[in-house]
Amino acid sequence: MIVAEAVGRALAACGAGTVFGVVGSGNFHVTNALVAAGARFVAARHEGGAATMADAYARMSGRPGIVTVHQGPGLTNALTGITEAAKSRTPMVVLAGEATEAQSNFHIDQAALATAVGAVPMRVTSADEAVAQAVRAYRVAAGERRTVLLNLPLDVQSAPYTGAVEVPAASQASSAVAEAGELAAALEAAERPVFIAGRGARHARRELEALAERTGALLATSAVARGLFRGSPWDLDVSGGFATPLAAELIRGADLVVGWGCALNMWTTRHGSLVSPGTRVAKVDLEPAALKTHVPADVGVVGDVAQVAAALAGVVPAKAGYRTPELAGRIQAEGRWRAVPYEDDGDGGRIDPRTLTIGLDDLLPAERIVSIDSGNFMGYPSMFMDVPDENGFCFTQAFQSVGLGLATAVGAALARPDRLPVAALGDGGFLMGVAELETVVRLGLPMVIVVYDDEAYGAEAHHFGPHDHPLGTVTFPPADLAAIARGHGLAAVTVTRREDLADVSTWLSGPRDRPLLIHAKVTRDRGSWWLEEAFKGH
Ligand SMILES: Cc1ncc(C[n+]2csc(CCOP(=O)(O)OP(=O)(O)O)c2C)c(N)n1
Ligand SMILES: [Mg+2]
Repeated sequence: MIVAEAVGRALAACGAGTVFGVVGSGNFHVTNALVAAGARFVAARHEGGAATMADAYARMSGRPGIVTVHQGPGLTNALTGITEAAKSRTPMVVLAGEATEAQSNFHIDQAALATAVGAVPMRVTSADEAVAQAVRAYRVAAGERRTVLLNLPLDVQSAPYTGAVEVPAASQASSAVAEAGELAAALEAAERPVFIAGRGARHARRELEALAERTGALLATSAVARGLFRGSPWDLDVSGGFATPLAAELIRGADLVVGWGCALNMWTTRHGSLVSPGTRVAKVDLEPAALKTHVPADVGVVGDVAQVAAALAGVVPAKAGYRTPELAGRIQAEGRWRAVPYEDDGDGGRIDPRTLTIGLDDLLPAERIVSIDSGNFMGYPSMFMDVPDENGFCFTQAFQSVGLGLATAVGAALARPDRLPVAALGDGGFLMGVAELETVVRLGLPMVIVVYDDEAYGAEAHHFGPHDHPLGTVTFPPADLAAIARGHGLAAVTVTRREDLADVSTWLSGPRDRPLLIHAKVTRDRGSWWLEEAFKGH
């Protein structure tokens, strides 16, 4: 055995089960060792795709994401996806070959690269320490929710490994019960509490619902945690730019907003405007630093959301709080975007993206997992397409990169094979990530890919258009995206009117043995309203 194989075996023994990557000489042996030890290897067509697939897989499965890449360009290609994962605190291990000879074409300072994007650089330095170092990388990723780059120097990889591959049992992290007396008092005093759950609360629905029930709180989430409270009559859906008018009104009406594993950033609070003057703000977060960033907390608790919520439910007195029969009725009647009237601006040649999305929401099975790319279009699927729960929505937007949506959908699909995967993309993001179209077909994923095609980098066109700037750099001639999809072996339909969605029904009632691309030519006269809001932050 060589060191590379020992590392692969050790990681498999830690629990690495699904591995994404592009294989070259520098990660060939470690990847094969993972496969030999029982892991599933998913070949991406671009390392950027591999990193994002692993990130999405980790988010939707709750298991660490594993990526393997070649040294140098294999790693630089993966960097945008690694950055997204690092910013999102996705538990992920990136295994990269490393050319330590300065003369090598592949040589770069890989550790510095990881540090630059917020990932944790580690390295396997010798045969003696290889297994312990691999295990440590996995445990830092899983236990501390970090994205770890484990560099595998080529000379160390090929050294003989004679020891056993024994993985010591992980020590149980001791969980101190947080001091939450001040928050208990704030909840007791609140007449109209609203809970906003973020990424750090995605595991804590039960505890938060119980505490909200006791304190009379209404429930909302950040975009990343969308779906967490689905089914609750007090669910306001997303807080922030995607919030319904009713959700925005009720959050503004709160006298206490509690961010649970949620930093209350500019997106979640519309630049702070959803938190009214005089409203108390509390936050519960594992990271002390999060308590003071963005909208700062008046009351901060450092701790795990589920544990803090469970402890509080035992001590706060029961009250009706914000929950009245009248509000329950309003939430039921007005609590979803679909209930908000709008004027359809379709003209036969182009479909209104709201009409498109509502039509798809009606047609697609409820058991779905929706992944979203970045751009002007992104609010339509995030607002008008419902999801079954927090593992039905995958939002890789911490780095605000265009082009991650398709790979996100692949990773999400593999995490939840029981759900219909839906990728919602702009034309720009689709063409940027198009390398993974072949992966979707090769893996046999029954995916629905919706492309909101405005023949433009719409976000930019709507940003600069109103100021009379020339837009030639951000607009494009029509491209036959359906033909591109068919060329890859997908089924494809072009939609310019609501009636064209009948072709989607036909696909849904068929064998679904090929993925479907919906090339929707969408209206483009106006930018979306949440984008206007977002531009205030640029
Ligand atoms: C990697 C990357 N490049 C550029 C940008 C700047 N940018 C933000 S939105 C956008 C346009 C995306 O176009 P498209 O996918 O067609 O969506 P649309 O805005 O048209 O709905 C661009 C270029 C970015 N966020 N990320
Ligand atoms: Mg576009």
